[in-house]
Amino acid sequence: MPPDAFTADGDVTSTVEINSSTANGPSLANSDYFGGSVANIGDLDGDGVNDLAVDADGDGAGGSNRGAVNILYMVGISPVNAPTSLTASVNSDVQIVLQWTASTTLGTCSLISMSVQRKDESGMATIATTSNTSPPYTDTTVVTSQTYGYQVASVNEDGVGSYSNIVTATPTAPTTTLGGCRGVEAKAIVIQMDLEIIIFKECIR
Ligand SMILES: [Ca+2]
Repeated sequence: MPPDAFTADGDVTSTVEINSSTANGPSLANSDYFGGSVANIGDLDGDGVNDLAVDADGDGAGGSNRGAVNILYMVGISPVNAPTSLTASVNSDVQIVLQWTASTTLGTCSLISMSVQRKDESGMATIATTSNTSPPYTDTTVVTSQTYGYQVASVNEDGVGSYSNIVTATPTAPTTTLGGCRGVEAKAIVIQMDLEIIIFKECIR
């Protein structure tokens, strides 16, 4: 349990299961009953983080069901730093694409997800917590001509880290062009109609 796992009001802020797959974790077999009892043994290795003694009374590594006490040197968790160089570009009148440079310091933890916040007339609010931690992130819930502000943060086991710089973008309506192919088609129709009128006149003479 990380040393800051409990907030001042007693709520648990995060939990981490220790098992055979945990980095440097215990080697366990069925019926080892790891965690039957846990003791805080203080900071045994002097790194500033309290360590644990955890029993596994069915552990058979030293002989059938002889049991074992595991000394777990715990590591502290620390906040992830902010992503940088956030940019927002308008992809269409209904899409804004965010790009950023990933956080460089994950602490002793791993990158779990990204928190994306958007500011509109109602203020800044989280619009997504995405497990895809690599850019880009595309916001498809925007409205044309509305200006939006964005910031993103990395999330690790410690929670949401610091937010990036804030950027803004405004989706705009697509430009309608009448001078392109449509204009050419229209001209062709007019010419064809004129020719038909001339031919008709020739016939009635
Ligand atoms: Ca320690």
